[in-house]
Amino acid sequence: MRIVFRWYGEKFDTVTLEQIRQIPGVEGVVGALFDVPVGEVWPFDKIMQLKQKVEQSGLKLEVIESVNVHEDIKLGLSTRDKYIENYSQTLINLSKAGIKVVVYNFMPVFDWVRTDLRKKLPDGSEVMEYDHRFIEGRGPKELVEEFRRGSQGFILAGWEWSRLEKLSEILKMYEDVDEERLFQNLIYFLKNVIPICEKVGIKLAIHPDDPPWSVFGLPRIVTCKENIERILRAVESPCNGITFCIGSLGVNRKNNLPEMIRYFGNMGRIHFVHLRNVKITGEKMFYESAHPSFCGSYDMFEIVKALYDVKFDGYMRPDHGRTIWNEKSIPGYGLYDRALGIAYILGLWEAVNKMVAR
Ligand code: DNO
Repeated sequence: MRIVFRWYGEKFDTVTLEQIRQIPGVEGVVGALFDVPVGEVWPFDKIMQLKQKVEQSGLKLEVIESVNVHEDIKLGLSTRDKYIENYSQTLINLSKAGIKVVVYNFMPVFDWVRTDLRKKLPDGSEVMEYDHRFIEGRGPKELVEEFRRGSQGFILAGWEWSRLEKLSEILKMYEDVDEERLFQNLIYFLKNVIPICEKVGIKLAIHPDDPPWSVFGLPRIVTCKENIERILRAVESPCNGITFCIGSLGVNRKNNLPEMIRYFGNMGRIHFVHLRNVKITGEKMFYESAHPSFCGSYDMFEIVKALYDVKFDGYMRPDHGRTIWNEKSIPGYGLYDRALGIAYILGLWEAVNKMVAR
């Protein structure tokens, strides 16, 4: 397992590369070009600037999260081919810069969804929460407002305000896109880009839908074992893989995380892992807790053990952390709690490793 840490770049992140480098076990960062609009080609020189910056601090840049997919591709519009061409060129440029894994998602309109970005727990820490009653009781516009307010001016991955200004228009376009149509549009995209990935040596890793159910009636398809398997089987290639995000998949209790890790891990299709714990507080209700098992609803030992058993040697990053110790940071992406998460995961890994060797 190779540990990496998400970094939003000098312009947007409050955490520095020097700080990241001092977390035990971290060998690199996961980055992106946040100022290239979705759908445009990522210029090679800009990628190289980011890479060189990261390397100067002694860290590596081998994983990109994310190259977002233009809405026209998800909608299956006739303009999609132009955007697929741009996407392919971005992949070629990334490969020239030595990038090995590229994350993307296929969620219509919204990326990850929470209904409170700064919920205060009794101990004073702030966490991100999801409560489906908000979705049922309010509209998409209110959700965007909630994100804007909760962001406190920080960047939020996948939440591009300029794109979301045309919210009603985009939502209208999805009216006749159901799950099957969305799935077919994903396969069309994969059939075009996977051959490029094979040629240039990049592994694509689709991120599950977060949360793994429909919001505001929009279709969501990367939600469970059966659907993921269907996506992987539709384009059989080692380059067509997944980001196994336990925080996303596990909030549906029907998803057996250790079993899914064993299944997709043995297929060699898990290219990236996101580890975080969540506390499930009711039906379609949860908040993102600290990483240790006793803080949330997951058995983190069993999850790490499954990764160990499938000899997972891909990339892993701690996922959203709480905001603690008065840190001012991007919601979910402060330094302290994610660093605590890494120390904990390393402890679990060492324990499993030594017990197996006994
Ligand atoms: C939020 C992240 C997501 C994730 C994308 C992957 O913090 O988990 O934005 O990176 O959905 O494409």
